[in-house]
Amino acid sequence: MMRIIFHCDLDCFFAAVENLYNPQFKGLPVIVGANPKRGKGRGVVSTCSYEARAFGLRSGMPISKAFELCPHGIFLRPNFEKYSYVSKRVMKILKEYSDKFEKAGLDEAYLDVTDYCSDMNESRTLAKKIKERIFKEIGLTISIGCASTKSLAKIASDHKKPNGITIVPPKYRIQFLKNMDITRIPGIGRKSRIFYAKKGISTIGDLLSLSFEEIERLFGKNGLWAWKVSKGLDERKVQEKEGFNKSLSKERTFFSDTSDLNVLYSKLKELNDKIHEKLERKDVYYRTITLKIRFEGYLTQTRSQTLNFPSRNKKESFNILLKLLKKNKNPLKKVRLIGLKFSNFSRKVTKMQQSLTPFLTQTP
Ligand code: TTP
Ligand code: MG
Repeated sequence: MMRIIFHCDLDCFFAAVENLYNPQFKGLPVIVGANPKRGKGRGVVSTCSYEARAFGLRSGMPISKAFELCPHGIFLRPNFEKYSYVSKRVMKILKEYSDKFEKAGLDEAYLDVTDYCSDMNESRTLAKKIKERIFKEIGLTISIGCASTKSLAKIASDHKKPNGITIVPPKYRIQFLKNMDITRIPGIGRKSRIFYAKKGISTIGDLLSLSFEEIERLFGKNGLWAWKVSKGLDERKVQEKEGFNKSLSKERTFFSDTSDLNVLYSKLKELNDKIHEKLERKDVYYRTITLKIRFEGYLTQTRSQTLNFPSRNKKESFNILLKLLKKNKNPLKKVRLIGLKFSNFSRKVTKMQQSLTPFLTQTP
């Protein structure tokens, strides 16, 4: 089945955060990075506002060069505490739009929204909604790319920066990619470009004109990756990483839509048991239990309950899942997919805390 994946990337992130805290800088060239010391400074530009980019400034450029091109710019040292605070608030909003979420950096994340949009047209409406919320609640603009794989979504989010939405339905993939420089492919940098250029390959279209065998012979592993990306064959899943997992989830699509409660219960039990085996292997405890139901048609709902204390008790979680299922089942609609997710992890739990888990709180 075709997947619908978003890559969301904030615009000139560090500089945009500086503007949030210093509205008087808005509309001016703001450069975050090393101290320019009136052109004698060492170090580089971390990022800069789009006004500064108009003077030719870029991330990674020597700060002395940036000063030469834009001496009247506002030069600031980075303040990571601020950036990570704002990043967390943005990520919290993004997470609300899919249970399949992956933070890929301070200012970027992937969302698999396959279960929340019936097609790529609907995904535009969703992308707009997300952008509006982030602008309203945080005050930042974000660019969103939407495609059937993570790498294509990433290329797409970069396509109409700043503040853009770019949707690449599979049938427009080649048209979208063919004239792009191959360095647009994540993992192909400037050094690779020289290597590819020597063999007559400079655009993604050039790459796509070669056969799989030719690519392997000329460019090895790196080439095969680039080819897979360009063909829309990157199969990497959207899933949370970072240290130990932030959540564990499982879901099943039924062969045919069902409203048979026994089928739903037994599938729920099976998935719940499987996840608990894994939680035990990983030795983690959760506080939040989420049930996901997708009905016939495309409506998908997720409902969560958060416990007061970390837990890893499959009977208790099964009961909670049943309760959530009963509450949210629509008697008029058959169920297409059922899923569960455990999150809000911690490593250890004391005996006393374990026995207190019946005290529950409900989250919307
Ligand atoms: P990016 O998303 O690559 O860049 P950006 O958000 O500044 O600009 P764009 O609108 O093109 O997305 O990186 C996110 C942040 O990471 C960026 O604000 C600063 C930091 N960064 C560096 O410190 N050094 C670098 O070379 C790059 C590329 C980014
Ligand atoms: Mg960015």
